[in-house]
Amino acid sequence: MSEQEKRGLSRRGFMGASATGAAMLGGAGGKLGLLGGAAVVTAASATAAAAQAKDHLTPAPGELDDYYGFWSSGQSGEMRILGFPSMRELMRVPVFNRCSATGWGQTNESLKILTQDMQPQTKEYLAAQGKKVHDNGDLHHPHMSFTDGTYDGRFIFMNDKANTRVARVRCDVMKCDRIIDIPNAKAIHGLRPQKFPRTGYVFANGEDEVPMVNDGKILDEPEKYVNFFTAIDGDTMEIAWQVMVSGNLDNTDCDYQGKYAFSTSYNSEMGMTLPEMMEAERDHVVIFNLAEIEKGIEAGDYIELNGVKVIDGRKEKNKNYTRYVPIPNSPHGINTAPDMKHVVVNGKLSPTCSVLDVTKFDALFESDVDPRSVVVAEPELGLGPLHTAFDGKGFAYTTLFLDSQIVKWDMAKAVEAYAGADVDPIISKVDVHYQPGHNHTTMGETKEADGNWLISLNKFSKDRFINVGPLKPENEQVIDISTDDMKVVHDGPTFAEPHDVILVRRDIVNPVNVWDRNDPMWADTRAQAEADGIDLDDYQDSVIRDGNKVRVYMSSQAPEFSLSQFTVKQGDEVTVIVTNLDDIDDLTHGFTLNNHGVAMEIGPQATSSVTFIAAKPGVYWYYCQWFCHALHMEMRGRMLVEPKA
Ligand code: RUQ
Ligand code: CUA
Repeated sequence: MSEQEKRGLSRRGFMGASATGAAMLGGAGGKLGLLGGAAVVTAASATAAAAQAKDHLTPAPGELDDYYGFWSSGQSGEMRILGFPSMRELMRVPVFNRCSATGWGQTNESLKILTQDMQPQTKEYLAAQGKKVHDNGDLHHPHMSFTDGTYDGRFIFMNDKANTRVARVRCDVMKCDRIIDIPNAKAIHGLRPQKFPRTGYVFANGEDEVPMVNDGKILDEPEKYVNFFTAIDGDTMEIAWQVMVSGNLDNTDCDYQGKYAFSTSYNSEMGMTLPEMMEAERDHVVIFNLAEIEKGIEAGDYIELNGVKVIDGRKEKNKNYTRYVPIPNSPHGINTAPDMKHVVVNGKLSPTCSVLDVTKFDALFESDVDPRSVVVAEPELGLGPLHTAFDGKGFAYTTLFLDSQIVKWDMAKAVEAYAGADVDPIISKVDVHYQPGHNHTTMGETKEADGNWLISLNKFSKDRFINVGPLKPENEQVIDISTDDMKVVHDGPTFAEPHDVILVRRDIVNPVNVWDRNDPMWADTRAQAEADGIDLDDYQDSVIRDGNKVRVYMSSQAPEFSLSQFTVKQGDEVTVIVTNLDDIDDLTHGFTLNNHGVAMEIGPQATSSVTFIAAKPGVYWYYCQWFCHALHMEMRGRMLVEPKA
């Protein structure tokens, strides 16, 4: 029998032998069977709930939502802004993707953000593909910066699992201003900002382990594989330090005291195949002691890897940087409760959630106590617990992926039950459609959790919407949690694949309406304009030749570009710089050049620029692609490309 066959057999044996194994099969191969059942049971209750939806959700025309929802978009690579609870999509903010409307990934300003913090290896790799930037990203977890345990409206940080990056969006203009490429780690997954005293650090998990020296010579020597936990300075977006750990890292969170961060590991075995990854009955949570790590860095107890200070926090090193708490097989989400004390670790393959008490962490680092001593509850909630949200009233809401439900449970009762009391922590369960991943409550990951609403981000919509072909939308359901029975009041279809969302009270977020002319976004362009003797703040209509480089400066004021024509030569490298001198709210112009693949957004008082090669002689029209005026169609001009002499 081949090695592969042996593994196949032992895998089947393992699956059949345990309940969680069977559940796992339901999640992979047997999904549709489970889904079919759920549909019949819940159709009636869903119709009743839909009837209530209107009074709950739809603000009267002209009325505003109470919350901002900042949505990830998974493999679409952008961040989305929705009004909540209406679920009206308000904006898409390009981050790791290429955006046809705004020119993100094409304008010089966005290319700078996409490339300035790129690792040299990434640049080399992309150059070999004839590219400057990646066109894709997998954005899972958007989280806002904190001050003193609650959102402060400065930034939203987010990960890219696909290309191992972390990005930041400025909340004043709702544009991405930094993207950093994380060395050493592979596939940044879990990400959370420090809650106290402020952000501070942004913690980012590397999900995929690789050989320490990853030079293409090592594949099957698991002992040489490592994984990295990264702390980024949220103000400078520089990497503060990394910790090398045993096992992989999935999701992460931190305490409200500013002392610890913690991550789940679903592969403590460092297995490379499914059976290997599921071998041990327990995986772990790694707890990171921030003060000890900072001391270690200070004392020089690190190695430098690709320019980053790396602390060795692997299990067998037994240093005071980390502790490993055994948790039932394959934990996934990890969520700190607004009581500022409890942390819920979601079991995934285990039907349990493990509740850790952060006030017991100090003892864990001070003496040789059993790491499991920090576990104060482990309620059995249902099949496939993935993520937990909180209402600030002592209740937790956990998504059950395999049961297609959300379970509401009482944390205090779970603690009592674990200590031996005969109490049932489960309050109620509600069916969702179908198979929820993340959920989130209004302000739920802050100390100001208000318990008004819950949203369930379901991976499948199945038959909830009219059919759009083999690829179906996902389904996000809004749940009223003002009463114990949890009413589903809204279905919201969505495209690939919002994993996570945060729901932020609207008074916390205060974006501007018009850009500041001195915004750093176009600082390089401004410097170039000054060198060219051009005042970017005034009317401009200049064409500047600099060898075979041509810089075309024009301003826009509805419904005209200052230049209705300009001339370049075949083969010139042309940079078009457009400044929008309109300073009225909501008056965005665009610049699209026919048949050149060129388009960009220019917001009120903004400057944007784009560079391309004028490769083909002829007349080419450019036009404003943002409907700005009754004469918007007339807002156009011509570029003449003269043939090479
Ligand atoms: S984590 S559900 Cu990135 Cu759960 Cu997606
Ligand atoms: Cu300017 Cu349309």
